[in-house]
Amino acid sequence: MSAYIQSVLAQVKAKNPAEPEFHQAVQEVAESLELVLQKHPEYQSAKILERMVEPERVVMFRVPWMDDQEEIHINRGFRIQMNSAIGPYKGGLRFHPSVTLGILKFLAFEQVFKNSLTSLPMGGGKGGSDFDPKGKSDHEVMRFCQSFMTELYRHIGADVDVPAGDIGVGGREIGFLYGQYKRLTKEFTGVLTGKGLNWGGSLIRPEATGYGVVYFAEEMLKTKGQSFAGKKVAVSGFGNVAWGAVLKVNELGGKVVTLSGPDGFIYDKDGVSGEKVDYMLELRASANDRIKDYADKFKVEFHPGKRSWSMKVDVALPCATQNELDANDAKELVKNGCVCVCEGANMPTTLDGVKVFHDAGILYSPGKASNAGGVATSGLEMSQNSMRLPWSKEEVDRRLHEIMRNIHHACVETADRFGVPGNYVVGANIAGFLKVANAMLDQGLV
Ligand code: NDP
Ligand code: 2IT
Repeated sequence: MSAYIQSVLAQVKAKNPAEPEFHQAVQEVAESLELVLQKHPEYQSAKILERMVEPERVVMFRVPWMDDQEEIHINRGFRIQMNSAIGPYKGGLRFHPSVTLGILKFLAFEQVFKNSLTSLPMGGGKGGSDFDPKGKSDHEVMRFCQSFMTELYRHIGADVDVPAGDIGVGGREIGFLYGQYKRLTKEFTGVLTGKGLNWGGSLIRPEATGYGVVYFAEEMLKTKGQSFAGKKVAVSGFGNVAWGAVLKVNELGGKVVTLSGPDGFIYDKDGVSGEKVDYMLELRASANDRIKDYADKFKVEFHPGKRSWSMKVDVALPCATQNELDANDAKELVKNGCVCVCEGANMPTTLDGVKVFHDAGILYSPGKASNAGGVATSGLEMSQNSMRLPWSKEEVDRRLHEIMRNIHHACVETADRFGVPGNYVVGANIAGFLKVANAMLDQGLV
């Protein structure tokens, strides 16, 4: 690592103590950028990287709400407006008890590169709360969302910052948030994405992240003359992203044999298909956070307290959360003959885990490239809102597919150009960086 990159990382750690996920995300990008900084010293002299690791703005606020027993709760709300060089801030909201400022900063930082890769005009942001939706009634979730938006509304806007869903935030929450935004501003505008179909949402947005992951993995497999047909696939999580991925793997002739939750994982040797895929939606909506219910209902193996990565599979799609696949899991996958790991979640693989995949020479793609289909389709929702015209399912899916192919091409082409063929991490980081960095140079000292 160059002395320059070392000093940037040291500064990030010193200025942002106790934010290990943010340090991890910055380190992964900074290491990739060495290759570009050697060739283009202008980025270093303009301190582009130092600027990119500092959010343009951070909003942190109190969210008071009352539960059904009339007890008062106080949660913390956040919005990180990371970078607006190429468009309005864009990125999801996460409601999960593990949410901290550092986790949202890592997610916002990743989002900047991801959104750049989509080729759509979107800057990067992320937000959320440490609110735990588990076990809450619809009314409690609504009151929480209304309180959250009562502060957030003054910081966002269709041309300013456009939030969407992430862990714990799906169609129901976006509805409550949108209703409150409208009451406060009197505006019916595309200020959130992932909206309901009757009020400005886009077809395919719910499926988009998972579909995009599988489109991307399909392109990766093609580089080795392979396809999903007949492949065994391990998926982790059972939420929105996992669901979309399972649907598309089935369509392409693969078989998903695992799903996971915080309680462990299930192994379904016959494959997660048909009514079992629909059951994933029920599980997610129940907010019980238990994958064991699937094992009980469909009489399949349940492995308590374990992750999806110990079984023999050809492809792995981590779709749950950050750092859910470490070096030991990676070794296990490689040992069992896995040929492709394509991330649906954001930063699910630890830095050590990534190294295992690279050393083994198997196909590996970072989430910022392979899960960009969700935010890309959010971008398509914004376009439809601006035009006030909805596109058909086929039209949105065609555009999504094309965007994923283009991102794949950009990763492969950039990795080749910088002398590290097949390295999707370097390809994604450099391709994402260049567009944003050049925009920042054009716009002066911003
Ligand atoms: P959901 O809330 O629909 O599902 C999340 C899944 O991950 C659930 O199974 C959840 O179980 C599990 N999970 C969450 N946190 C943890 C944790 N700390 N430990 C173990 N399991 C956990 O979220 P999504 O499917 O939307 O998001 C999944 C991943 O995909 C996240 O990394 C997200 O950032 C990323 N992503 C999402 C996009 C989207 O459009 N929704 C787009 C791109 C990326 P539980 O809640 O019980 O912990
Ligand atoms: O991580 C992500 O890209 C998302 N949660 C989707 C963000 C969006 O604005 O659609």
